[in-house]
Amino acid sequence: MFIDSVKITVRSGKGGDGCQSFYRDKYTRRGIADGGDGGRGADIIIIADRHSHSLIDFKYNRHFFGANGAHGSGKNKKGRDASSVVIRVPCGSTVKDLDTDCVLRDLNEDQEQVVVAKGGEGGKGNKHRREATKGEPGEERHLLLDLKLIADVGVVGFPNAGKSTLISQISNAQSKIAAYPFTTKFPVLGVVNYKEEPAFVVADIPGLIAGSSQGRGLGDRFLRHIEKTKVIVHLIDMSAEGGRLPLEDYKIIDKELEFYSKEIFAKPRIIAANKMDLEGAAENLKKFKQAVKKKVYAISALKKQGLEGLIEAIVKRL
Ligand SMILES: Nc1nc2c(ncn2[C@@H]2O[C@H](COP(=O)(O)OP(=O)(O)OP(=O)(O)O)[C@@H](O)[C@H]2O)c(=O)[nH]1
Ligand SMILES: [Mg+2]
Repeated sequence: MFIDSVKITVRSGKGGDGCQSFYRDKYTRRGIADGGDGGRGADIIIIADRHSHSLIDFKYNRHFFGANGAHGSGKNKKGRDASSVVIRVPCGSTVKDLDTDCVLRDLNEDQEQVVVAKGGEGGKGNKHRREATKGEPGEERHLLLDLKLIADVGVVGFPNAGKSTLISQISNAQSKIAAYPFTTKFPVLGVVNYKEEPAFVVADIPGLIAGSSQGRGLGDRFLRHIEKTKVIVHLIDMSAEGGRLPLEDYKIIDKELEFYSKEIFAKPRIIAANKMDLEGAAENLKKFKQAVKKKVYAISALKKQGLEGLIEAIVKRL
């Protein structure tokens, strides 16, 4: 299961109370004030972690409460500060306050962090020669965690176009492949090497169809995961295996991207014609090229043909 949006509740710890205490012995007629300060309550901190890839951990665990600071005690002893509660989220997560509707932080870089609830300060003990005070309360916040995966390249196309096949051939990603539509049900990331060095991260997303931007099929729910990419590869089944026309496919996906967001539509796009190993593909490609008048990379993801040229074109664009 892939989860990219969750609501959580966080509450920081309360500060410990300051202590009211007087030391007295047979030589001291008036007691000496020696009440220690209270400890700080726990902060709640959200940290981006590159080892985390989904918000799935929050499916059952949505409440994060910090411990209270310990109370101060006599003999000038300070109460212990409570340790912070650390919540790890994938890079690309946005933290939003649901009560004020304000975005607290976009956590894009590994280890970037934000304190979402500050622990209460401890109260003062009476050792400061005034009445001991209570610790401050913690704060409670209702937050929305919203994940947009961070990839350099997104691959879009109709179901069955061969997106997952392509990504499994060129990267370390293991995306499910099968001859039926909507095999891929959630986004998968993979790292692609170029000249034996890791060069870019590619995202496989579920197939798009006419009306995806209005919610048909798996809808546009996953398109947000290519919002942060720099280049989009549009993969087309040139064999027309499923009975659709490549040119139609191209135009439909183009429209869906435009409907979904101007930003995605404006990204540099590379067109790749897949399944060139099948009969009729070469002829279809000829007609297709004449119609769109753009550079088209002819490949066969299955037979590993033309993949190097495509990778090189992507690297150049990046
Ligand atoms: N002949 C041939 N078959 C291919 C090629 N690429 C993919 N296929 C086949 O096409 C079918 C669909 O491939 P997938 O990679 O699952 O397609 P997809 O675009 O990820 O599909 P969804 O996840 O449903 O959107 C599978 O049966 C693949 O084996 C190719 O280059 N040549
Ligand atoms: Mg797929």
